[in-house]
Amino acid sequence: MILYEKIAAQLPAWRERIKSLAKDHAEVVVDKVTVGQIVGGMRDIKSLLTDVSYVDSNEGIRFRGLSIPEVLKKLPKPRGAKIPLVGGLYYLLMVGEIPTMEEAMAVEDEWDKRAEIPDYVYKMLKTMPKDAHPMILLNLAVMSLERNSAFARKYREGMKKDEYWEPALEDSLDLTAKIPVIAAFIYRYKYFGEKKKPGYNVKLDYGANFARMMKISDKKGYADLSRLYFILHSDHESGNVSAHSTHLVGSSLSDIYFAYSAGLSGLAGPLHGLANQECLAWLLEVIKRFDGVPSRDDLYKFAWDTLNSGKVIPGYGHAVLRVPDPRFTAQMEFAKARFPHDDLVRLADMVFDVVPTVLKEQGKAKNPAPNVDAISGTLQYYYGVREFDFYTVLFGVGRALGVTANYVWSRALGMPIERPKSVTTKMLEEAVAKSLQPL
Ligand code: CMX
Repeated sequence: MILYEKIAAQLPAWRERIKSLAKDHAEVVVDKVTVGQIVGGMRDIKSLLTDVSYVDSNEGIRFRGLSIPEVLKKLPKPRGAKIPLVGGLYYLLMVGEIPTMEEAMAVEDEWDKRAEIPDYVYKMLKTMPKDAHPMILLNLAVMSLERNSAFARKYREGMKKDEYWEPALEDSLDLTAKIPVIAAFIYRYKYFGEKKKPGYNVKLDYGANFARMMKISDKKGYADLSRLYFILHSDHESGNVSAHSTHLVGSSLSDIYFAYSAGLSGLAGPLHGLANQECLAWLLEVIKRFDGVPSRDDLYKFAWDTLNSGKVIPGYGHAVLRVPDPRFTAQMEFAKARFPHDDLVRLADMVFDVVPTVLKEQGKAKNPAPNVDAISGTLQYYYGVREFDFYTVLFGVGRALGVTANYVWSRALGMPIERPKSVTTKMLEEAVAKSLQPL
């Protein structure tokens, strides 16, 4: 398999670099930690290592050094399509190089071989109560697949540390192949009562297959959107909740099924993945209140009402970014190129004009600009995916790509178990008192 070969070829050099850092330069200071950071969610402390992606606060995400516009331009695309193959993105995340069409297709072919879901998974999902959140269904399906983990089996049998990454990659390919099939089943079963297995077609790519399995009528547009959505949501360096929880759990040598399940649980939180459904709900509330797209002034007042009622404006602000999220920009461009007259798109565009001003006037948010969630629900809504609580599942499908690439490399580079140190409140107060003493 091409990913094995490509990663194996790079490993000796990478291992040498990590070894040299750990052995010869371990004492070099990279960052300092302040009291504010300790009581403030460890914001900005440079303490995680990844080469898969990097978020520059003034520029946004780069996947293996490539910006979003570069990724969308340079990765191979299916014939006649505008958005690249997800297989090519996975190759880029795993290998760190832009794939040829053949290399991207090799990943897609690998997914085709692994997309079959065992019957018991479907059966188990069908036993769940109707009101179970789709993220719970996704998480249960992932956990139920854990019994097939090659990593767990090989670990039990006894495997050398140098070999950990191989079954980790095997599991990651299995998991990423199966996730969209499970997600599509959950969608059709939960909201339409369909009990049949999704109709996976090996002739279609990852995104087109997803569009087919979801049974979206405008499959062509939705295939493009699916590819775009999964690519944009794949990775956002290592500190966000889903990536970090996956990494943390994986560091104990839990296999990727356990680790990704932890990531999904984090993604289900309203300040993380759930924000996209909240954002769309907010936009629809505006439309309902004003019986259509409001005037700029009405929107300005509505945004202030939201803040004054103690709520956040979903889709705006970011822990790291200080500019509009390029993932927002890419999706807005997609919408404007295809359905610029859609009410929600027009509204989302007006919100982009008004809300940053409101947040600046309020003066609390460090970044008044839109994040990825300010538009992603709007696009799904346009294509008829209007079940809001499903949106986080879509995020989860995309996020699987990034967290598995990180998991494989963490095992390949022998990353140790994570174990940061705690302090008590008293210790912090003592540190503060000491710093206030005259010299
Ligand atoms: N609306 C209102 N207030 C906001 C705000 C927003 N969109 N964004 C930040 N603020 C407030 C914070 O609540 C915080 O207030 P307090 O001091 O009263 O607690 C203050 O501004 C400072 O926050 P910050 O340092 O700018 O932002 P954080 O790093 O603490 O939080 C985030 C980042 C995304 C959770 C926050 O901006 C937010 O809640 N946004 C709305 C929800 C959202 O869109 N989440 C999606 C995140 C995208 C992702 O998961 O990738």
